[in-house]
Amino acid sequence: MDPLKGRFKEIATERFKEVRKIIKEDGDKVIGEVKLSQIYGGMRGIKSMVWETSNLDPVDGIRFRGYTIPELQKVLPTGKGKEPLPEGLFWLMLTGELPNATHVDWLTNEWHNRGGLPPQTKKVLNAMPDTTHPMTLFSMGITSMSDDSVFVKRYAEGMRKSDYWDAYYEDSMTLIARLPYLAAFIYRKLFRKNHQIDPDKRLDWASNYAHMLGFESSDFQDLMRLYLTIHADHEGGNASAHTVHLVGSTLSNPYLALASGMNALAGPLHGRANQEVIEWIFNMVGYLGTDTPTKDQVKSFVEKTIEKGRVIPGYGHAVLRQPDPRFTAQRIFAENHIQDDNIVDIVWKLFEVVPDVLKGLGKVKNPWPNVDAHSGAILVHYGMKEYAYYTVLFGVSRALGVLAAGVWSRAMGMPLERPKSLTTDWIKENILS
Ligand code: HAX
Repeated sequence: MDPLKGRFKEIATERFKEVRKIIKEDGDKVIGEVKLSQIYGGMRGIKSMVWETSNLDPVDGIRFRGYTIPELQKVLPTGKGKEPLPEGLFWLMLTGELPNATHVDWLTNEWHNRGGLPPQTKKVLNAMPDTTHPMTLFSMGITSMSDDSVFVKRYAEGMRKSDYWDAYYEDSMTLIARLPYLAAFIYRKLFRKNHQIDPDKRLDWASNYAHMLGFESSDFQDLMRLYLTIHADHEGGNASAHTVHLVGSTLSNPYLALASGMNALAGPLHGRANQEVIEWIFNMVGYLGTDTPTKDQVKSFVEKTIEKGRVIPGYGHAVLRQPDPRFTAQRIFAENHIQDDNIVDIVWKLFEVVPDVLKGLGKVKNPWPNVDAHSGAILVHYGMKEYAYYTVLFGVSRALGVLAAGVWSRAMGMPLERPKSLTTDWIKENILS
């Protein structure tokens, strides 16, 4: 058994016993109340599932197994760069333990061994027109690989429920290994005349992805390490994670579960916000006729957007109530690596202007920037100007968290997810009368 799987098995076996005991002895304890406004309001704040890999605090932001992003930047192995290797975060999310350099080297190597794309995936993608949105291709590409699923094969052979996690782990590892290949293939097909680049197996997972995209600078490699780390997980309730969790609970295989989650990530209120932000900034530049607007000009454009009944992309959050630490991490990266970039400066001007405008509306619960407010400007700086692609980068990263959580769900024997829905008539008769 490989070292990561072996360690996971030891930890998960103990946790399984602990969880069974909790359910048996304390299963009737009440964890909260649910208000009608919550069930009409997107289920905000309802405590409804267990997600071991990360937890989101409204003020402190995301903690991966207890570690904030600045802490992760200090404690995770960095390989040849300055930012944490996503391999290390995956190990941490799966085991709850910090990996050492040998662990992440093993994982890099393992993902190289499992990487590549099956022929049917290339055929499916090449059959699609180049006008197809990259997220559509990403979802299709993941789905097209699902017949390789070890989980499906072993399930058909009569696998025991206690072994589900093992097959789920195998698929998750292969899928994560293949995602940079898939994502880079899509980028090169749509935006580089389908001139594909061979992998460089001397590189870590993130920098090999950068290389296959066609970006070779060490700064861009570090950006990818940071980017693929900070987007990896945001507890279980966000739309993409929850979708993967729900679909996985039907024992649909990890490929199909992940593709479903990517379809959720593709929405403008969620992952596509990174595309929307940069499009909106360039609309602003076009409308104002300058890429060095004053704060007053920026404010007037923000107000105009709201007057049109649109949201300000990259601002607001369903849980967070402070600037997103993922925004701050990207801001610090830009401060350290990028000088005199007018688009990056606009992102920072927006940070000075937008919160007060949103506070003035009196209804926005979180007027602060989220993860998507900054990423586009940095990518444009490094020459990745194909905005429609940005959510794919997010998706490659998000796979790490949702698949690690999926392995945990199977190891804990989580049942089919099936909450109760109500009709308004039922509510009137039973709650309001
Ligand atoms: N601009 C303008 N209005 C906003 C707003 C924003 N950025 N954020 C929230 N509001 C509005 C809502 O539309 C809502 O208005 P109505 O009552 O008229 O419908 C009101 O303020 C209350 O909303 P809320 O409770 O503060 O926010 P929600 O939990 O309902 O929604 C969203 C959270 C992220 C969807 C929301 O803030 C938004 O639409 N933001 C812009 C899109 C965006 O950046 N999405 C990415 C979020 C992070 C993420 O998931 N990345 O993947």
